[in-house]
Amino acid sequence: MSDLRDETLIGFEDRYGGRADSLWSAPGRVNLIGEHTDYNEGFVFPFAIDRRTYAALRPRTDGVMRVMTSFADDSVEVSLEDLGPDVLSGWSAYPLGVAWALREFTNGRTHEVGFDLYIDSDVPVGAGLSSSAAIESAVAIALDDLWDAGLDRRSLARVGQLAENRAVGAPTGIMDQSASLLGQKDQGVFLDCRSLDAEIIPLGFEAAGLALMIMDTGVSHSHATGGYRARRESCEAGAKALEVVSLRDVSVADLPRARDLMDDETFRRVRHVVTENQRVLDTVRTLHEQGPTAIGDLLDASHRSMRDDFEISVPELDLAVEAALNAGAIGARMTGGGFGGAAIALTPIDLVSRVEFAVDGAFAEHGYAAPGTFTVAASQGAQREH
Ligand code: GAF
Repeated sequence: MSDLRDETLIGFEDRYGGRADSLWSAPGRVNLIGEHTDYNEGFVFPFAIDRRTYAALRPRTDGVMRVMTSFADDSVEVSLEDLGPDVLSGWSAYPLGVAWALREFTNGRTHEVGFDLYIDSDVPVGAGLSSSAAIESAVAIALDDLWDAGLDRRSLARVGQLAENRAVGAPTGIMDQSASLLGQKDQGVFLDCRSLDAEIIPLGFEAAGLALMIMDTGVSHSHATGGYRARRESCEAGAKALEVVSLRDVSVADLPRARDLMDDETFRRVRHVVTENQRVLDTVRTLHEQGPTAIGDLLDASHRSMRDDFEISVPELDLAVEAALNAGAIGARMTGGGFGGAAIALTPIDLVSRVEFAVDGAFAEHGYAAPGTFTVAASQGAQREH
């Protein structure tokens, strides 16, 4: 048993007294490529990482849901009767939002019972590695079992998204929950966000002598407010101007025509999404035909598009990307929603220390706080542990 599994079970006993009935886990995710394409019904290519959230659970007979976690001191209690997206706030909106969303999704056709829930996690918070989807996905599979909901993984991803949209208030897409629920060891999840068809594709990093580095800038971000929402609105405005349902329906060949139909800023937002969709398709094809050493340029182009057209990067992310590339990474880009969080660098294994040293040095030179640098491996999606 890994330490964190044990710690979660012990944490449950400490908080509630007595043992948990079951233990569930779900990973955070890294997005290899395909940013801000999910809510435009486009393509994404993330993978589940070897950092997980654990959820220990025991049913209650009094209709009360009680949640506690290792990362906050408070205990939050809500009765099944009072459960609604607007009564939830703070960290507990993630697990309890899932309870509400599961009920919504199944029209209450579940055998709802209360529970005690304890959560522990080693997914870094605020790093753009989707610690929130890890909580949602672990709780979604736990409650699906406890309440006999019988939902498949794609539906559970939508439950997690609904919780995030309504209970947390972040207008996010379906990518993160899908990666956390559908991920498999050493594989990427190539997801069509319109049909929700997912193809599981071998990444082959290790066999090619590559490691996927995370460079966490420590710049915090929130998708419930500000820039993320504004970008989503720009995409909707662009789709409206082009008279399409979503930007998924726009191809690179349509871009010259699009330029005349909207203001420059909206056009650049549209251009990012349209070219990023194409880059996801190109990455999947290149991976298949030539292997991972050939995808570096696509990762770099993705970063430039987010920096210049979508304008969701920050100087720390740009610096991490530039320093990693100069030190020998074969491709690098910011990952996740942007405005902070982490960048990734696909790096020859024997150059990992050099890249880390270079990024640390560049941050020190600019007077930025030291970044958190580590490697991740593609890992198994949400599962029952015990
Ligand atoms: C965040 C969101 F949660 C995702 O849905 C996705 O839009 C991503 O930002 C950007 O690609 O992680």
